[in-house]
Parts: sequence; structure tokens; C-alpha cells
Amino acid sequence: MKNMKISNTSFDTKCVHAGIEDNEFGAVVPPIYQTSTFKFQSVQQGAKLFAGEEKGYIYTRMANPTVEALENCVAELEGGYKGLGCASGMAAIHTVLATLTSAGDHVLCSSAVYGPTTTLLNTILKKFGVDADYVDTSNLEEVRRGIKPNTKIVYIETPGNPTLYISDIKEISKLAKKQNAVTVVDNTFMSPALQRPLELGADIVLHSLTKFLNGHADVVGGIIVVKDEDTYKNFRRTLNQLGGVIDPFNSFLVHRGIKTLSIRMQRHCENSQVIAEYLEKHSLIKKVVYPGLKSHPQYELGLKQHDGHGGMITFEMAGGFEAGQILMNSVKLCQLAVSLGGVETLIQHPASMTHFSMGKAARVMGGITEGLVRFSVGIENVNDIINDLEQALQKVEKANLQEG
Ligand code: LCS
Repeated sequence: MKNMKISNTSFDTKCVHAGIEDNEFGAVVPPIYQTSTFKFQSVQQGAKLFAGEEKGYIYTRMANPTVEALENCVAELEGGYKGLGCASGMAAIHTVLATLTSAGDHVLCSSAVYGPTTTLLNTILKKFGVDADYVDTSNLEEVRRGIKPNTKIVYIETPGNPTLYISDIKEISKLAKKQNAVTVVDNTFMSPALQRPLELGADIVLHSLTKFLNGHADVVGGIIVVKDEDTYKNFRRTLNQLGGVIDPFNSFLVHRGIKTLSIRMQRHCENSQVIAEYLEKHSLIKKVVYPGLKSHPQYELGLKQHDGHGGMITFEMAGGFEAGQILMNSVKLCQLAVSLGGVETLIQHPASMTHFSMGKAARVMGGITEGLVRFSVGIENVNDIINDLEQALQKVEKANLQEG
């Protein structure tokens, strides 16, 4: 829903005001409607609400004002028609896949995506007769070859989790459209502050709200943003039936977090650039992948496609996984934990953690090596993060010396 008061303002301003309408008492921060159900004025009114003849709230699984405020906010930021708040990023992904596919359909998916996305396709969707293939979507030729007559969805994450390969949203959307397939982009790693897939031709964008949008590592949530009323109604029906909706309190927290999205993303980008350059020069590091490094294989595409290079870095230690283990066990300020996109810096090992469930063969295909370390750079002072990495790298060096 467009908020006319902010329609001509900058993205920074939208982050502060989007989704916030005037409310009963003039509260600057809208109230939390922490209620599961809404009273009808009469049996007749209840019937009208259920029949869709009157606008209003019925039951929080169907709609809730606090949830709707967040949905309108993210839709505004992504340049979409409407949002659908979900219980988690996975609930958002499930809702999209379950709505758009039937038995006999095919999904073409990036080979490097969040592990459980592939597991969902390979187990639950497969059980209902939907097939999935995985290709390196940073290579357009592989996408072209991978789309079949029964492909309903081309599903991409860009940059992909965890390899940070970049896929060309504009070109992939064109290829998908030729076959009447829908392009779905998981925009979790960039957030609308840095990348707006709908503007580039994608049909649907989704997020794990758990990450940069909320930004404070205290909520699990997801959201889908669509471009038109029919798709919205279709998804709303599925979401209401599957039941994976976000609750009012979590919606309030995410909406609050989004007010600082712009400045947080700026700091995530600044810190990451400095850290990626530091790691790239370090003798104990074999390879660093960060979209802001000229060595990134799709550096030029990234410059065109996003407004900043994001807060995620992956790297491989010269000493392989053993060295990575010492590093991850030695950091003090950086925390050893999965998830990402919060204000605090996190470090983790995809092969044994976030991407364990997809299995080694699929990891190899997706370029997720055993030695890969993933870093979610927070908004702390960058010198403190580097000092922490430095002391941990010194421990790696010492261990190598002792072994030698
Ligand atoms: N999409 C991406 C790109 C993700 O990174 C995640 C979670 C999800 C979707 C699912 O969202 P959730 O259901 O957790 O809200 N990624 C995680 C990660 O890399 N570490 O822990 C969770």
C-alpha cells in the first residue's frame, strides 16, 4: 500500500516512516495490537467481513494491524504492491513454493542457497511431485539450459548463501519470462537498502526478516513482497491455510529495526570492505570472497545491480578447515553462531552448520568447500573487529609453528 506522504522521499526517509499511518491517539509509534481476535459489532457485520464485503479485522492469522504496518513498510521499501508477513524466512519460502507449484512442475534453483531451502525442495516439495534442479545461476548459460517447459519458478539468492556468487536478476527474469516462469529472489543478504529485485524485473521478493531487516538478532520472521493484487490474494490464501504467519509483537520489533536499516547497512558495508581487504592481504588466508573486492568473479555485475556490497564475507584459510577451526574457536568479540545480519559480528562454518543438511555432494556442486568460513560483519568499530581477528590469527600461526 502506498503511503502518499512519503512517496517522493528518499529511501532513508522511507525507512523511518514507511508503514506508519496516523492512529487513534496520534502516537508517533503505532501500538501493538496484541490480540488473536477482533470483536464484531453484529452477526451481520461479522458475516460481511468474512464475505469480504466490508474491510476490517477478523482473526490475527488472517490479518492484524501491527503485522499489516510491517507488511506495508517492507512493500514500500521493495517497491512492491503488498507484503505478507511470515513466521520465518522458511515459512515465506514454503508459502511461495507451495502456492506457485503443483505436481509435475519444475523449479530451477541456484546451487548456492541457504541449505534448508534445498532441503525443503528435495523433501516436502518432492513428496508432492515437484522436481527441482540446481545450477550456478551466476552463469546465464546454465540458467538458459536449466529452464524446462514445465519450469514454474526460477529461484535465486543473490549474493548466494554462503558463496556470495552474484546472479544477474535482470537477465534471469527475462529468461524466465520467456518460458512463463516466475522469478523469485531471496533478497535477505542485501536488504532493500542495497538491492531491489522487483525494480530489476523479478516477480516476487522474499526475506528472512530475522537478518538485516530486523537487524538485532532477537526475532525470527519472514516476508514475501508481490507486485499485484491477484498474486497477493493467492499467497494470502495459502499463508492463511499453512498458518505460518508472524505475530504482532515480532512485527513491531522488526518494524522498529527497519527505522535504522539505511544507516546500519551503510556501516555493515563500510566495515566489511575494510575487513575483506585486510583478510585478502593476510598471509594465512588463501581466498576471500566479498562482492566489494575487485577479485570477486562478478564484481562488475555487483556494481550495476546493488547499491553497496553488503555485510557478508567468506574466506578460506591457507591451513584449511583445521586452521579455520582454530580461528573460529579463538575469536572473542566475534561470536561463533549461525544467523547473520545483526548488529553484532558472527562467524560460522557452513559445511558443518548452516549447509550441513544439504549433504556434501550438493555442497561441492554449490561451491561450498569444507574449509569455507562465513563472516557476518556487525556494526562495531571496525578496528575492534580487526584486533579480534588479528589475535585469533596469531593463535592459528602459533599452532602451525608448533605442528611444524
Ligand atoms: N534465506 C536466507 C538467505 C537465509 O540466510 C535464511 C536463514 C533463510 C532464508 C531462512 O530464514 P529463517 O527461517 O531462518 O528466518 N539463514 C541462516 C543462516 O545462514 N544461518 O542461520 C540461519
